[in-house]
Amino acid sequence: MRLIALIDMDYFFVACEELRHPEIKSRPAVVGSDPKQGEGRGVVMTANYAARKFGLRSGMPIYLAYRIKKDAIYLPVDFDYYEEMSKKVMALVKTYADKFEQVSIDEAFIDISSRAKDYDAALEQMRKLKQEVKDKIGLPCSIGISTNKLVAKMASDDAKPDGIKLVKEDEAKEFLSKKPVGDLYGVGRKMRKVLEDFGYKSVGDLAKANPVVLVERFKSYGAELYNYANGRDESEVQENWEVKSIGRERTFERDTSDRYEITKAIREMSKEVGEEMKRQGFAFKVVTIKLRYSNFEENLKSRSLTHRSVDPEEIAQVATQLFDKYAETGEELRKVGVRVSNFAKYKGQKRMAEYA
Ligand code: TTP
Ligand code: MG
Repeated sequence: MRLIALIDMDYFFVACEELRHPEIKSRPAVVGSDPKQGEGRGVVMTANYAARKFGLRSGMPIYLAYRIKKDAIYLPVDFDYYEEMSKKVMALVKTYADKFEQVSIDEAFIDISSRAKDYDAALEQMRKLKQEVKDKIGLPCSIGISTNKLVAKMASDDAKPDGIKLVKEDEAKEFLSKKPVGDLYGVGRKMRKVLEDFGYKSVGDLAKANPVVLVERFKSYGAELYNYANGRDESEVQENWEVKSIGRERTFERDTSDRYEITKAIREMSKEVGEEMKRQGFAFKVVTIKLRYSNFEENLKSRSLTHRSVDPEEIAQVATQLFDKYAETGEELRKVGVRVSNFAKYKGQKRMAEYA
């Protein structure tokens, strides 16, 4: 039997801040852009549970958070510190794994099939891991355990905060069926709406759908949805202990179409990315820029080099070329981002955490 666990840190960025500022514990706290007395741009990266009680959430515009809860503690983002904590956590998690796959700064799948002979053993090992993360690093996490990645991931969502949940193979379908369709792994906000409009409100509705109809409507994604809804996921935990990408992004004080201002931001970010890349001993092949316009439309443009490069100058060069080639003249930008990666094709969920 395969046994897979997903470890996801609880309210990660703020939890890291609580660790070095214990006085904010139990008070509503947020990590994100500067709220500037309600005039700030940008978003909440994450909020602790005390803040979530008031409705503050990841991705919420920071000014809105500020309007809801002025007296919450607003902290700036310190990626280097969160990355350092992440490394510590992941190093520990790895010691419990046959196979280890980090999927974001605070989340990893591990395959524990050969170490845990049954469900009880898996539970016991994961309890130990969780305790060790708390004792040695001081951070809370939640762990989902099941026989595949999909169900392990959904179980960990259920276990939050600070919990462990095991879903056995023969419980998976029932476990998933009651969840709203938007909770299914791989279903984003837009897709949720589309599925709901088709009458698939719960994961169970989708599981009972005719797969032929789903494939007609959604092509190969339809087949994937159908399998997921039925708790089926054959994908393996992929050992990939390397940095996938490094990026930065910046929201302008005021939307701008000024080429000088924009390329200046691109150059600055390229420099930061280059430094980070050097620190991590990482070479890139692909440069991506992200352009977000005033109307919130977003555009990602990439160029792949023919070689792997470690030259920070080259990042700025390629990023600026991409901007000149693809930015629509005169269109005002709200935000711009630069990212390097060593994958010609980057597969996986895009998250701000990997981009920010
Ligand atoms: P998540 O694991 O999604 O969120 P979380 O750890 O803050 O909260 P939870 O207890 O629900 O797991 O993301 C991990 C970190 O990544 C989070 O602390 C902040 C960052 N992040 C972003 O930068 N942008 C985002 O949109 C999200 C969701 C998270
Ligand atoms: Mg998390």
